[in-house]
Amino acid sequence: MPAIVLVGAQWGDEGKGKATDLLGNTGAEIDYVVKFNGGNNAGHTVVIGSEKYALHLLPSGILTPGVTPVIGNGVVVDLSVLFEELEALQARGVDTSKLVVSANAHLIAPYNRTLDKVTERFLGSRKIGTTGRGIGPTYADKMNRVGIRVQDLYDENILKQKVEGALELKNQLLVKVYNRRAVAVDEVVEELLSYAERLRPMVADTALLLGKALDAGKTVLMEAGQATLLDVDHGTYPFVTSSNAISAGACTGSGIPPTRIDRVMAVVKAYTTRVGEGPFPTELLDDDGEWLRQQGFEFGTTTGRPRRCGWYDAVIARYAARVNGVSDFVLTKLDTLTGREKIPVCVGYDVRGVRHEEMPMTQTDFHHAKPVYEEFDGWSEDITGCRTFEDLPKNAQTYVKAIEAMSGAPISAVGVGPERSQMVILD
Ligand code: 2SA
Ligand code: GDP
Ligand code: MG
Repeated sequence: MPAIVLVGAQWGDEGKGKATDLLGNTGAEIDYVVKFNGGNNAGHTVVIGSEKYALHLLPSGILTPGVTPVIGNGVVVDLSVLFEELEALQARGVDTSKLVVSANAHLIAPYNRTLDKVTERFLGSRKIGTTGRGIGPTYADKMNRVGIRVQDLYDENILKQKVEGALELKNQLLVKVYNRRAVAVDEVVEELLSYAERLRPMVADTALLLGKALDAGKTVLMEAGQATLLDVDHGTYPFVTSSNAISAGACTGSGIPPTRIDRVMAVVKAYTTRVGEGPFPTELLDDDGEWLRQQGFEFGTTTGRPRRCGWYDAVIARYAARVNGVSDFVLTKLDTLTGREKIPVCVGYDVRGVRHEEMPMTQTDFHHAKPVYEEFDGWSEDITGCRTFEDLPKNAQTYVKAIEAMSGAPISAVGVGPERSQMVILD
């Protein structure tokens, strides 16, 4: 199984970090874990025994001994965060020496962090609810061809010219529209260069490295940040992140071509959550939503924001199965639903009296989508110790099988707790 892609099926925080970590520890013998999109807006919480790790920029594979973690060309890198995270892991005894960073990855310059925050404030009620990490403005620079890449750190003249180019329009915007001070080119160059020598040994042509690794029969896992409905092309635009978080993004963001991908796994939560603004048909604004938030501890790993919570949405899962070409789902957080008498599942939408089985074509319709629910009986037994499908209570088995039948791909594993080992593996 040489190249595997792992994506989020909903709006993120499905437990991708745990799934990646689990794969690296279950005989799948992963050699490389590649982050291919996003930056330090991601938040993966991984629990190993009594240790809890919160990763933002680094691929979760960094926690698995023997795995080479790779930051691909599709990632946007904040160097201050990179070294902060590396140092924090080193202080806890994690070996980080194998990390490789693409020479083509873009850097989050300090002015892009500023722009992210002031733009959100400026948008007021039209805001996206970003993580404020500078992700959107950095991808905008990449597309505008005024981005700064890792390799630019090693040619000071070029770096200076590029920062000058990037700031030309931005300083006008900052001063004239946002009423902020202009950013000095030298300050930015100096800050970026302060990381250059520490970064140098990690920098590589990662597409070449990964191509050769696959030729040699190595196994590469490509891990998405964010999720399908936050994908800039296939998500709930404009309430999305600024990168391609679906499986296709793994190719552009790593340089591994589609013909080399053997399996696409999607992580899907047994209910739904979302952080930030934007439409969310099954959102619960009542006590049930609060119950899910407390039971599932649904608070942002990066920003600590309370996540919006709602029931499982099979329309979204089917959409994710289709646009990602999902081979199998990993269903997480089934244990969170323990103790409910009834569990509703959204099986379709009603849009102004018209039934939809698929995601509506337009955002306007999606905003007006009312979930059509089917109710399942809940269970009250503690399932956190279950390790086989047969260990699960009958009603939990029925719930899992019903979700599987509706969601467009088989379920290969079910999460029953945050710890690495709390997983039911299905045949
Ligand atoms: P951005 O900062 O430009 O990527 O924000 C754009 C939208 O994407 C959403 N987004 C996320 N949604 C869920 N989880 C994310 N990661 C963190 C986590 C978030 C946190 O794991 O908990 O800690 O708040 C993530 N990153 C971006 C974001 O909410 C916007 O809707
Ligand atoms: P990611 O962004 O997809 O990596 O997910 P996050 O780490 O942001 O959020 C998922 C949260 O759920 C983390 O706190 C995980 O420790 C936790 N988690 C993952 N799988 C399970 C599970 O099966 N049960 C429970 N209770 N928690 C889980
Ligand atoms: Mg997360």
